[in-house]
Amino acid sequence: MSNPFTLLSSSSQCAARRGELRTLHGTVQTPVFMPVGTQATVKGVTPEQVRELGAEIILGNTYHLYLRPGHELIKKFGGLHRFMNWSGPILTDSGGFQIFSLQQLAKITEEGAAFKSHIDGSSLFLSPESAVAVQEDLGADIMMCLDTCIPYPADYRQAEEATELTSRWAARCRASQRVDGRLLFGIIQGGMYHDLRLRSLAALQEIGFDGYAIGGLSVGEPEELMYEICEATAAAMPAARARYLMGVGTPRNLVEAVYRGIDMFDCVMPTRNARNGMLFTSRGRLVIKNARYQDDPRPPDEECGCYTCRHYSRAYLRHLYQAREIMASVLMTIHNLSYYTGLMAAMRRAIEEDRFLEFYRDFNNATNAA
Ligand code: PRF
Ligand code: ZN
Repeated sequence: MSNPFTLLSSSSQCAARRGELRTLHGTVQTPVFMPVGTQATVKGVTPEQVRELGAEIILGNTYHLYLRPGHELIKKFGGLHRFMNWSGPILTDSGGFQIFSLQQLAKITEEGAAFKSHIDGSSLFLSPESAVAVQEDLGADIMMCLDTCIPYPADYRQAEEATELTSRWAARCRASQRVDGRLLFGIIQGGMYHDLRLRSLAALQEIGFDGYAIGGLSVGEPEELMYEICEATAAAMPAARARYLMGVGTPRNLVEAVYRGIDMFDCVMPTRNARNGMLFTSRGRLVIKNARYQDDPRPPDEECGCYTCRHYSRAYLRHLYQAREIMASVLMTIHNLSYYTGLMAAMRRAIEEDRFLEFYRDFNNATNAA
């Protein structure tokens, strides 16, 4: 199996890395942020806009697309790329995290996860094999193994059982792969226990995957604990393979995780928070409904060159938001995604020029000042 990841350079100051990940639909520059397109759409923006905003790869969700409209239908339409008109790489999550999030509706056994549809209550089943088959039908460039995400807090025995099950499921996922050229990533679990994290990683490496993800973080634990587990786990992960921290996070989380050697991220935060009127800026967060912006002629972020910041004032965006206009969501999504892709591009440059530590200090100073 050839390695789709190339390490281009590494920081001499910390664990940050600059790399490149090759997929069937193109090459991705890392560290990278993947906007979330759960329902075969990145909410509020067209695929052309997503691309123009600087995103190279997006994430889709097996769970949601399996429920609606169904992977057979998407396959019939030529796969997710053609169905949604996105020609770049797509990573699909396996459904493991959604089953965890909707736990009251799920029953997990050795065989897989039985759950009830959150849409119509019908009974469904996802096994490691069917999770891969669904992702193959969707036409994903990067597929994720079916895993069991451990809640926080969890006692050691509970974490150990879930971690071992995740390892057995990972072997079944690998064995069930049918289509060539697609990448399959293993997901490290282990809760907040260092030894379980290392055991999980070792089991996945024994099987052998195209890349490795850290799951089970950002599930309610203190941020410092997330950084500690992320740091120790990343340090043990193979340097030659892409490292993906799932479902993370805030701009600060991304900077802290890149510092610790992570290459890939996804999170609903830039898109979801945009729809809730929260903007990420070079000076920290801005809540647009705040009365102080009623008469504010400045763009959301004076250092941003995105479409929204070039044309619109805080006062206008606040008005659209208060009036519940669709354009409020669209314009704020454009800004937030620009901010995230811009932050990743700035980190890539800083690593290339081997000044990531300065970048890290400047980032903390600028975003703490607000
Ligand atoms: N597993 C999967 N997807 C995920 C997670 C996980 O643990 C997380 C945890 N932050 C986000 N998305 N399959
Ligand atoms: Zn902007």
